[in-house]
Amino acid sequence: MLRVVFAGLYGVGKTSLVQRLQRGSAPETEVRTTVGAAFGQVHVVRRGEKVEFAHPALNEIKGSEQWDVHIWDTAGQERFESLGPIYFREADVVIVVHDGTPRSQNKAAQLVKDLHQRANGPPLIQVWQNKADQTHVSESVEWHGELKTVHNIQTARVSARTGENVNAAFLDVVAQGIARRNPEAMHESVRLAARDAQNARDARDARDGNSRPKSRCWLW
Ligand SMILES: Nc1nc2c(ncn2[C@@H]2O[C@H](COP(=O)(O)OP(=O)(O)OP(=O)(O)O)[C@@H](O)[C@H]2O)c(=O)[nH]1
Ligand SMILES: [Mg+2]
Repeated sequence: MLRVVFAGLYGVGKTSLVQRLQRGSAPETEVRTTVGAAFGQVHVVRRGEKVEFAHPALNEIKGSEQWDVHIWDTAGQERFESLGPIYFREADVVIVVHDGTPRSQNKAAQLVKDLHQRANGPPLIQVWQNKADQTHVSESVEWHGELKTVHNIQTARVSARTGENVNAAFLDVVAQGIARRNPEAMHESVRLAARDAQNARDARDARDGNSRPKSRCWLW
């Protein structure tokens, strides 16, 4: 199980993003401001370095591994600010969201700073600018660049409304979160995936009567 927390100023679209991840579509009705925090869950399958949303057929592929991703969608309103640390404490990944406005970027910057001071070490942090559908030129190019070069924090521009980049950015950070949690298992699953691929090649060669020397390659 991997714990992912969404944080950021109220109104930047955290709940909309979580709903988009869970349902694959934009919320049908206007979302309400979150009170406290809301819990959601998605399932992903990891095979080698690759992480995808779980699909029954994928679970049957040897060498793949299913992960439950617990998502905490926290409230951005100031009156809930004191609750943040409770959710951050156990988080593997924190996705800090802003929507390009200076106020939301200031809040995001403060969160990044606070997360770096977490008692048990910083979680994996990603900064997303949401509402990419509304802004033609990103207001946060410069800041995002700085996050990357100075703090090694990855960033993304997403839109809960159109879905742009949401799944890709999420799966990317989840893959990193899983790898960070369990680097050995990562190695093991790469090895298993390579072995499966080799077995498939051997089976195909045997079936086709192909007698060429077998290549034993651990990477495919
Ligand atoms: N144009 C546009 N509007 C969005 C997008 N995502 C969310 N919104 C709108 O932004 C408003 C706030 O969205 P929420 O998802 O409630 O924001 P939140 O961050 O969860 O807010 P709190 O729960 O109060 O912290 C809503 O009116 C959404 O419809 C987006 O990608 N594009
Ligand atoms: Mg919300």
